[in-house]
Amino acid sequence: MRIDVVSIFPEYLSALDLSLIGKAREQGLLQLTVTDLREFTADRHRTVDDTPYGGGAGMVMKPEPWALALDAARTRGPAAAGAPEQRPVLVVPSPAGEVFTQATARELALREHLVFACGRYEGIDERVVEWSREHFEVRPMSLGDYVLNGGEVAVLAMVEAIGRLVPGVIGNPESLVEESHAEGLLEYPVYTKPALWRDRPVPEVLLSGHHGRIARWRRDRQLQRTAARRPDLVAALDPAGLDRADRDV
Ligand code: 6GU
Repeated sequence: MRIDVVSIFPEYLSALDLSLIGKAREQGLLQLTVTDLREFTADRHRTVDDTPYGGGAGMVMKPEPWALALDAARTRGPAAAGAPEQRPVLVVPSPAGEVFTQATARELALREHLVFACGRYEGIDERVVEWSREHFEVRPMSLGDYVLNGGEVAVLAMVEAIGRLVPGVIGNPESLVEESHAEGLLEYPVYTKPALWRDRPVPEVLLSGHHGRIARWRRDRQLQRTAARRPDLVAALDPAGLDRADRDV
């Protein structure tokens, strides 16, 4: 998979050199390029923003540098190299986007080229988004209902969520099966040694060695925890995926 990120703060993305994603890049499972939007300006001040038409507070990102930066990112990908089966995806982080979920991460992990356009200020001139639809599948994406100062932190989160789903990136793919949101439920609580810590024992069933009882206990904790913390997820569950014991929880 190839990922391009365009930002006026490329250093913000240096965390992607570390940990799991950094290792995946070293192994060639992921090719990631971060470019500075200001490389695509032509004036002495490297201007990327201007005042909004119609008035109002803040500044808006100018279209010209974005068009050049997105053309450069696009031509780095496989579609531009004469294999246009799949258009690249342009992810535009914005509190006005669609909510990014585990389902979105799974979907984007199957694509061969993702381009992330980090806006700052009040956002990017809307014509950039419209023009981009000629070359990209455009996906305005939000992390949730709160406002960040720019797309960079959101891109760190999204690239990590997507990158870990790329085959080979996580050593033991079984760890993806039981984590939160894998089946629309939150994960069960976990414990390690010592078996007794500050007068608190580990739930006895986990020491029993009885795999069936452990699986049932974990499933019950998942259902209870999801009902308490995320009733919206319980409401969205497919009843066909619940067994009889689930309904008794
Ligand atoms: Cl993706 N961007 C910004 N600027 N703010 C956000 C967001 C994204 N998601 C939630 N808040």
